[in-house]
Amino acid sequence: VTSRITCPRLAGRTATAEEAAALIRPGDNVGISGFTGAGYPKAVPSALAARMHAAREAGEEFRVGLWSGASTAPEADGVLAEAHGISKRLPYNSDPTLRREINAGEVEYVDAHLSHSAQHMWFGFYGHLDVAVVEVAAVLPNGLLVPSSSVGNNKTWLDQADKVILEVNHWQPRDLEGFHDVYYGTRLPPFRAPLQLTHPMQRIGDPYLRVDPDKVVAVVETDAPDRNSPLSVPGDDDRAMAEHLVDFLRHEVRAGRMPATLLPLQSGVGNVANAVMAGLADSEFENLTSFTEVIQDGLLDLLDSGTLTGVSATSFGLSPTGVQRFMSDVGAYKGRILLRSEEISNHPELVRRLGVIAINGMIEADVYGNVNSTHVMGSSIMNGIGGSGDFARNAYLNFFVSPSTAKGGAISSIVPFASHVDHTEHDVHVLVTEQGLADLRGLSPSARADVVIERCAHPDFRDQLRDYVGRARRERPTARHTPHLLDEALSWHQRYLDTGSMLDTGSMLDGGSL
Ligand code: 0RQ
Repeated sequence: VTSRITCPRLAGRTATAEEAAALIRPGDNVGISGFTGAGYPKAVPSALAARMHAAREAGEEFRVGLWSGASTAPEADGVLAEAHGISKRLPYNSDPTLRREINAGEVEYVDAHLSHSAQHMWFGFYGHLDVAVVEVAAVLPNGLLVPSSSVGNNKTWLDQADKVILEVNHWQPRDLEGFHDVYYGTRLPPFRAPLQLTHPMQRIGDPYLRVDPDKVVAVVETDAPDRNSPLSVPGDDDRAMAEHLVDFLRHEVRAGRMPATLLPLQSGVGNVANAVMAGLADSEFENLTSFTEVIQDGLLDLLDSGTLTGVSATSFGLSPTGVQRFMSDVGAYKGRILLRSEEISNHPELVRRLGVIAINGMIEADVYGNVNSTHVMGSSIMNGIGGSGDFARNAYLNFFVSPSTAKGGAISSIVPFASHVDHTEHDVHVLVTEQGLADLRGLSPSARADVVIERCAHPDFRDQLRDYVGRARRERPTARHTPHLLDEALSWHQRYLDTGSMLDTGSMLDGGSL
């Protein structure tokens, strides 16, 4: 019995990663732990990938359906994608190899709202789960599991899978015990009850994950770090977007639409989110709370400075320096960080009740306020919708942020018509680019177009956008609610594909006459 596996029964099931991977069969559906590069299994996926490579060399097919919490890491999604071993993947991915295979049509990808993925499993929408491979920080004498650096969909995978493989990772702080709140009151409709949570830091569950010991077929010990991607330094555009956004929050407080302590903050992953957190750290705001998915370095800064009183999430997503900071003083964060299952961290009922302020990145928005978070040129998946829909749709106030151009200025992030829509014009409140901020609340589509073009579009593309909307208004006088020229609506994307730029250099623009 090692120090991390103090349950004699489960200590008796210790195995190597190879022995554990041998229990996974071709065609199985496998539910793995992991969310934003935290808490994913570190050893079994590589051992499974080795079997897949061997099968391929022998001319045999060995692929599995792979379900996770969200993105994982090269040692999980990466190795399995390299082995061409994934037939279907859900609900979120950011691995570049797997992205290539999805966009090549080799892997079926089910891009689900993260809060939906667990319940869709219980509803039977995804089929049967054969094996769960879940990383934990420790196994207690009574068989309860101390969760790792993410909770994600682990509760559901452990509950629903026929067989369970545990990875006990010695790298994870043993002191993670007490950081989690796993809700076990879930019922299926029509027997659901209200979630009794009215404050971001309220506990409604248990600190431990449960597993039926009879289902545990292997316990593998590991000692390997999470992905912990380094953060790049926020650039001028990131800081400009953060400033627009923080200023707007001040404006909302002054207008009496929000308390001085704001409302619980949710922010997506990436540089802008971190820059916004840095902007808040430098601001007069205090006693803030956060009800979000991922804890990035920016949130640790706010906790350290005392600006933030607590954060509820489902996962860490720290840089190497962020991890060091957390690891060097784990106890100081206990009680101020709660990790929940993603069905709860992202729950529409809770997001709506708490009045969350949602801040998420986007690929593009159209002049009427439809937002594309997932598809480049309407067809190639980037990552997935993640939690952006869970939060944005139900938020008190939502922001979608992006630089106004991409690919060195060749692409405008503000387009006539979004080439894929994840968040409809009905759901979107505020758009932010480095150019400025468009407050779309209470505006008709046509009024929104003027604000989006003038406040958010890059100056290089403004005349082109004015030209499009102006002609649409004049040429379709009986269709002016949301004026479009259907044969041109996606022509900017086509022009980019044909010429490498959305800039229209060939025609005389009818600029300025909106
Ligand atoms: O590609 O790296 O190849 O150059 O998209 O863009 O500007 O670095 O921004 O990292 O914040 O990502 C929407 C993808 C933005 C992200 C998205 C290209 C750009 C670059 C990344 P390169 P940036 P970000 C909680 C919330 C959905 C999930 C979500 C995302 C790459 O925010 O995945 O919100 N969101 N989850 O060049 C072509 C455009 C483009 C474009 C950007 N208009 N056309 N390419 N790019 N705009 C977290 C979770 O749910 C886990």
